[in-house]
Amino acid sequence: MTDTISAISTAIGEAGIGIVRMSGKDSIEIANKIFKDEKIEKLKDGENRKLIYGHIVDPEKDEIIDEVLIVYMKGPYTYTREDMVEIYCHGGVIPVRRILELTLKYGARLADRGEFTKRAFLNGRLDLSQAEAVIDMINAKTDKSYDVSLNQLEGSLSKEIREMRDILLNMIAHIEVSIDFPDEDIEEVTYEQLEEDAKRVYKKIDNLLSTADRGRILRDGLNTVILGKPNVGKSSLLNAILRENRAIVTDVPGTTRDIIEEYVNIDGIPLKIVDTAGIRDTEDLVEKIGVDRAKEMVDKADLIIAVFDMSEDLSKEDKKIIDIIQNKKSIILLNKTDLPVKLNEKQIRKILPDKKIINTSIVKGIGLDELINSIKDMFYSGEMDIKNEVVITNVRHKNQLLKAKNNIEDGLEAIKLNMPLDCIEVDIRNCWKNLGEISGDTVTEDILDKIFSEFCIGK
Ligand SMILES: Nc1nc2c(ncn2[C@@H]2O[C@H](COP(=O)(O)OP(=O)(O)OP(=O)(O)O)[C@@H](O)[C@H]2O)c(=O)[nH]1
Ligand SMILES: [Mg+2]
Repeated sequence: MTDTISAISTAIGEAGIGIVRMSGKDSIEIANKIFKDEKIEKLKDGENRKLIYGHIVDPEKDEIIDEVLIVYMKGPYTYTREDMVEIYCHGGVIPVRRILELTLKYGARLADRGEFTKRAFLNGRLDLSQAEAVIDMINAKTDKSYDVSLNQLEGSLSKEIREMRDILLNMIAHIEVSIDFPDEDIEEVTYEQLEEDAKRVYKKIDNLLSTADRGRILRDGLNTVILGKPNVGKSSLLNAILRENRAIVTDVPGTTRDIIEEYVNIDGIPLKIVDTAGIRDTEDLVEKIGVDRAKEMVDKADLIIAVFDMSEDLSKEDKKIIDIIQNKKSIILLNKTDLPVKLNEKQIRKILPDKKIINTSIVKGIGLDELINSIKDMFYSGEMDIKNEVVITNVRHKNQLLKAKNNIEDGLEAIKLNMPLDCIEVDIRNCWKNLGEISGDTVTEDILDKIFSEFCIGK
């Protein structure tokens, strides 16, 4: 962390401006080697946080590279808490790249992915859950998932974790005093008190975990799989939801042969919608693979939209689909209601009494609103007030919470059995440690590397 890093921090492409930024103690010195301004000439310590107009020049050739604005920000009041310089040049691939190359030539090192944020974390400006929120904000696909990340960046999750760890640490302290000074006149820790504290932590962990499913959906989208026999209108449904001709639609059964995945945001609901090959027994090798893939998708689905064709009798393929969806969260579409009806609707309602069933004509746009509303009702009964709620969106956090939950359960068990205090302490300490990995208080280097490698360069 002693060297100075540099990276292009804006997206590479055609744009109004591009930003190259540096962090580290040599930032100002490197900038001064390549920045020229008619009046001021050099960035100075005193010019902290002042935007200066001038040119980036290649000192060797005395050649102007670009007309820029430059700012020097003195640590520790910066993103990384180190000295930083940002150069605002023209957007586009060439100017940012040339300026980056100059900073590297004059002493900076190319930053790794997420290295600015990693430094912010290591220098104590953010905790780990906040650093992770930064990447989630950048990747957010909907307003809601953005709000959750912003909340996390502001420290909502950190606060919850800190509160739990304080309780646990307090328990550990009491236990240790009781073990170390059994004869002294110190109030000994009681099993009742330990149980009460452990239950408080357990409840908090459980509350957080209960948000994880919804959190994952907010972050990755509701994994929605469209299933049905060939030619019922699955791809037509995908296109209707996306409002574009994404999938090929023909009246030939077996048109779709591979999985088609798209993201769409419907009234704030992030949907990852998957069109599949029609389920049937087939000799066609390619189609067969498609059918197998469709079946695989079912296991991962949060919701299945099963489509049936009203203009045909119930076939053996339809029955297979009914079997597949019996125990899955699903919505039934009885499609092609614009054609003469052959399918016995009562029969379907009888076999699938608990499922939501909607009559649709996808070509005529009938029933789509009802479908969307049903999806909304299923997952967002009422409006979610995300802003004031801590939601677990990150799988890593979920896994740490699950471990911590196990620890505290073991602890509670040990307390109930009146086990020796040092046995109980082990569970409490593990719980404290596992929660600490969420905030980054007890995290190892390889976990850090893994987390920050998911970032983009320049962040
Ligand atoms: N009359 C009528 N035709 C429809 C309706 N929905 C879809 N179709 C037609 O049914 C045919 C098949 O539609 P697709 O969307 O390709 O069906 P699919 O389920 O994706 O078919 P595969 O990919 O072969 O499994 C096309 O000719 C569509 O125009 C509907 O509501 N009414
Ligand atoms: Mg299709």
